[in-house]
Amino acid sequence: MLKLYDLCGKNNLRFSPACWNIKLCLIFKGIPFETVPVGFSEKHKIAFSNQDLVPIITHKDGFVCDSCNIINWLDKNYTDKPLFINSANKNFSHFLYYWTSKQLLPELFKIIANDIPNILEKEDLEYYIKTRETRIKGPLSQFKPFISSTIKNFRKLISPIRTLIKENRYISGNVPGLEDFIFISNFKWVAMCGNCDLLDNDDCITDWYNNLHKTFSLRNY
Ligand SMILES: N[C@@H](CCC(=O)N[C@@H](CS)C(=O)NCC(=O)O)C(=O)O
Repeated sequence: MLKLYDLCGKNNLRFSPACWNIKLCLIFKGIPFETVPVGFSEKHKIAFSNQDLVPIITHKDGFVCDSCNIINWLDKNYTDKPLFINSANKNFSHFLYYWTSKQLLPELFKIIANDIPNILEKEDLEYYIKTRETRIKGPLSQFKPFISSTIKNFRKLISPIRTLIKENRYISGNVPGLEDFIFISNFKWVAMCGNCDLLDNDDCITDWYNNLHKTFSLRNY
């Protein structure tokens, strides 16, 4: 069976947005998989991959790391229910992936940076604080005064997606697909780590999120 190496916090909490994206792809394609929990400080568990990030998939012939490589590999090896339907959807999902990783996740980080310690312990907590404070060249607390304005800006930033969901029900069109799986990973990250109201209750993105959750029976694995 495929194994997904998945970032893990306290109480077996799975919070990696990139791993959530891959989990959605696996569930959508109906591929059986199990997850291997990896704490921030447990790099020895993924040393076989010669790099230090998840997601990683292991299969009978080896392993694949990095979300984009994994998605390509899944479509090539499991041809039922393709994630890439045509070149337009391939291009748009690439755009969403880069927008998410380069712009949306860094904004969301400012919102939940100070909540993430609550879901970590011991060496994982030390690792998180050390690596992230080095990355942002200062204390995590610098984001605290701006949390509500960052949430407001984030809601504006994702307006184009709101329009697509209003028009089509899903980002991929009238049925859920890869574009939805990429975008929902943002919200899974905040839902698992944070305790803020990222979206208004009457936002159509809230309905979209709840709907996908139900459709794919998402749980904490
Ligand atoms: N480009 C990579 C990004 C992977 C990535 O940043 N993974 C994070 C979790 S979402 C990670 O493994 N972090 C561990 C660390 O910071 O040590 C992908 O999409 O697969």
